[in-house]
Amino acid sequence: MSHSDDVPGRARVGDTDELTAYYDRLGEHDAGALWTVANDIEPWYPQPKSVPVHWSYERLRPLVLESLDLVKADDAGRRVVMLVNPGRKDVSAAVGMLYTGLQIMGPGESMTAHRHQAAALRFVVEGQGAWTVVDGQKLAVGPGDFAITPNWTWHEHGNEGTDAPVIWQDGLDIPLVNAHDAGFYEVHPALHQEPGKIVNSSLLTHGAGTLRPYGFDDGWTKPYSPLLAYPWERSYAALLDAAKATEGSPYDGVMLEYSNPLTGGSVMPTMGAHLQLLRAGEATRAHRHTGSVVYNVAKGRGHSVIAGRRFDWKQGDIFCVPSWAWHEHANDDTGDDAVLFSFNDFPVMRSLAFWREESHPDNDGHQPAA
Ligand code: GTQ
Repeated sequence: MSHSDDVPGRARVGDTDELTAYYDRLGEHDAGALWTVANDIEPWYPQPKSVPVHWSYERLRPLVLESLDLVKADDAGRRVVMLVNPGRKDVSAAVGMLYTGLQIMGPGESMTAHRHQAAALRFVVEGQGAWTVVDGQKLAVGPGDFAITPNWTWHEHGNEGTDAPVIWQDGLDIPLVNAHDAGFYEVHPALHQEPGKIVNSSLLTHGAGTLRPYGFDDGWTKPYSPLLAYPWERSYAALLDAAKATEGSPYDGVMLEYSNPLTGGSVMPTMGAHLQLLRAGEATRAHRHTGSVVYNVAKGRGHSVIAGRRFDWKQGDIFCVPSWAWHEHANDDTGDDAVLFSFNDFPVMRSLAFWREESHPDNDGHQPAA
């Protein structure tokens, strides 16, 4: 297929004084000529404004810690250093329609409850003692744990640790919600929820994965997972088990999706999340797909080649893959595995029938050397 626009079937009208005057007159009526923009608004293939970005945790962490003394958590609403894609500053997106940030809570801190149309998820990076109350349920989370705050659920966070701050990564679909002019926000009328007494009750009820509640708690009709927290230990153990039995995917290594245990589907309607293991020394092949991904290096060190650029990463680092960008990952440690956490907008791509995927055709499945 030709990607030149100067072909039959593509708009190829040159400017003349007569046409320019005509466009001006259309503009006066809040109208325009499609052929002046057709090739831009209907590209041959996706043209993301987002670029691949790597955020070094080592370099960002001191700045995140600095915010502890600069603003009170509750004055800020949430004390978060957001990660902004240079091509998406206008919508505060990390990549595509996804927002991400590093939230820090000092020992003993807590914040008020609110809810919003945007759905949120958390991946804990460091610190003991973090909790969040989601629709009246208290979740206790530690490093490597993944938790969800589905849209319009009340939530408030805190750190009941005594000596060290907690830093977790937030992922939200804020840009998506705003692109659809669908944003709502409410502060809890009592400022705080009254949590039930059982901590992590969704994990106790729904955390067995293949064993489902029978005859109780089975009237769940909400469009998101009844399981709100996914602890690191179980998730990592599941990866190690799967790695004993399968080679995994040529593009992603051994990758598991955090799923709604009642449906097997994504945890929320707008965002999905994965945990993937790259064996010692493993390098994947390149592929590309619609949909954007934000990664957090949960364990190990390695590099990814994204749209032809090489990014070296280690634990705590965050990086993103824009839609339709070629990407491949490598574990550069030959003695230990590497684990990547990631979240994405694949559920949106799939439910709107936008999903496309292809493998790299050249160089044995790799991008040209970066
Ligand atoms: O935890 O409620 O990073 O509402 C951005 C917006 C976190 C939250 C963010 C939010 C939150």
